[in-house]
Amino acid sequence: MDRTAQRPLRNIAIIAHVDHGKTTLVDKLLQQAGTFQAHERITERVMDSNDIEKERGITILAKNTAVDFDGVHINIVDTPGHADFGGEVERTLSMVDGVLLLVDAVEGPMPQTRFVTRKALALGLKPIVVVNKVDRDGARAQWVVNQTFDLFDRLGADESQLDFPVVYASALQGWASLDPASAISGGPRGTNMRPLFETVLKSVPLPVGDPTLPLQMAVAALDYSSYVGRLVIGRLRRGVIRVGMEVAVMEPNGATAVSKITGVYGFQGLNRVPMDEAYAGEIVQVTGIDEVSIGATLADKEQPEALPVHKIDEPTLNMNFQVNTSPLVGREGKFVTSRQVRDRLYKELLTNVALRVEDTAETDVFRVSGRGELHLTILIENMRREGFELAVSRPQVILKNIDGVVCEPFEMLSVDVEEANQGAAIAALNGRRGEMLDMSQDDRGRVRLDYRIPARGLIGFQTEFMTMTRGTGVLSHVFDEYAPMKGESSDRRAGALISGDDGEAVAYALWKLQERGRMFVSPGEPVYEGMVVGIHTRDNDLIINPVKEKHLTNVRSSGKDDAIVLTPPIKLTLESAVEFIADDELVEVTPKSIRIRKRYLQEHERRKQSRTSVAAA
Ligand SMILES: Nc1nc2c(ncn2[C@@H]2O[C@H](COP(=O)(O)OP(=O)(O)OP(=O)(O)O)[C@@H](O)[C@H]2O)c(=O)[nH]1
Ligand SMILES: [Mg+2]
Repeated sequence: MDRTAQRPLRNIAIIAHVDHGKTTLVDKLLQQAGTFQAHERITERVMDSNDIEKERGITILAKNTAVDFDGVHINIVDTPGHADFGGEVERTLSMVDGVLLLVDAVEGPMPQTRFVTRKALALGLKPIVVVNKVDRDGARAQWVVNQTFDLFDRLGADESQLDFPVVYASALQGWASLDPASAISGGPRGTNMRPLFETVLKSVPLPVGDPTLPLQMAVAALDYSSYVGRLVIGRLRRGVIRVGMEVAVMEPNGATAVSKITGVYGFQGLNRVPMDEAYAGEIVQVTGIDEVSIGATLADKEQPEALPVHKIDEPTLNMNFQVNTSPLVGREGKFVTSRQVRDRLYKELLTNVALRVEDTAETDVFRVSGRGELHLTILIENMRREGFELAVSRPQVILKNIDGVVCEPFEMLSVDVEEANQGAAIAALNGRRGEMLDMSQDDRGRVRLDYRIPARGLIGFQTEFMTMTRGTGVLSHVFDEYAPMKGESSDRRAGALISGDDGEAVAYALWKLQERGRMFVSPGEPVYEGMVVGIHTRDNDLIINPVKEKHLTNVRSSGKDDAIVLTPPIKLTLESAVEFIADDELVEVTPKSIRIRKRYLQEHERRKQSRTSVAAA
């Protein structure tokens, strides 16, 4: 008998393009299902619980929660919308039986909408389309529904998938409605989330799975709690899992071990609810298994059978992570050795499903591959917060040889700019070998351009685009496919201003050098020979001396001197530095500092190196 779960249950994921309102919607579902106690203070976007998520206002890791509505337990997984964390969405979808596909009522389907929809449809899921943010000025719900229908159709949706339910919502205001009129300004707005809950109960199938068969649970996520230790999260495909039971832990690489389950917990709001046992269909977290990777199967000890490993898209970009060899090494970080960096990177593989790490011929250099610049820089950011120092190289796309043809990753790109910036954006994207697919104008002076473009052409584009549009442009892209390589793209940048000396930057020297370009350093900051301290106004590199004191006078080096008015330096962030560097440069990352340096610190080494590479070419 294929019994369904032991209690009324639904498992859903919330998927969408970045910022279309997933986490905000979860807030309201939690609040309205009465998950919070009266005394609990609820923060905005409560599921974005880690520091970097809070600081940036984006979701990075998929996270589970659950609510009870009309006697039905609904497990909900909030997923990230940024394309670089698409691996998180992929691993999440294998856990659920239904998805809420949110689409912004103004923007409509965006590149990542396409990606998550494609993944959901391929798994046979039938999305519920939630047109969110209908409270926004310029909301055009009907257009959004039509666009979404076309998207489903192009992605090969079957009849039943094309017949998707539509819910109109304002996650921000906390209501949903089935009435299209509610999405029109001045129309009858909804009052709460009940229509959305009811649609979930009606349209999402009950989880199936036979609790009488031998246990199978795929590990879909790992978490850690200082109270109970390592938590293994997944959905039970078959069987029962109980406290005290011994299970086979079957790794994707074939290794198998036996562990004893010490705790079984269900999700309830932001809490863990202890259970004695859980049945097929449930999403649970268990303790007692310390060493395990995502994709492993927890199986019956006597009849261990592994679940197929859900294959996810390969990385498209890599960077070298290497030991920090700058003269300033070890001043700020606790972990600086090759072994420490290596161990940390390999540990990351347990949970970061879309990441790859390889050793290289050099013992101090590791090649780390991911799904985009942000995927890799968030890892670096986490490492520096943990006390690591390291140096990283310019990102490079991963090429593939397909049937004897060298192929490179292509991305689907949408940019949304003010009309005035349209020309500049088009020129830049042409230079980067983009191919325009579509262009549309709205009645508020903005233009949307859709491109297919080599991922290579997008490296370093974010900063250029932000400058070009003075921060008013919106840009998003997502991996599309590997295809034969295109020609060179133009991404020449200005030359570097390189320090020729070790010491502290001096106000007077910086002041004298101002006409040469923009600085990255302020007076008093340590600099070293070979460090890139600024951007040259021309395209060649130039060695300068930012530590030279002025002779004969009593100028203080504080920058407060009347005669010395310094232009404020450009503040380097990890992302801007990674985008900026050239192939012969590295970003030095420590818990407190981001610096750019030449790979070879001394000029004679750099000369020797460029001679060898010219000779080799
Ligand atoms: N006007 C309006 N704004 C909304 C609505 N829902 C969300 N927002 C806003 O949209 C922004 C993004 O919301 P999030 O909930 O973080 O979006 P998200 O989809 O979780 O974003 P990622 O997880 O990073 O992909 C926030 O500023 C929200 O306040 C809505 O219904 N109406
Ligand atoms: Mg979110």
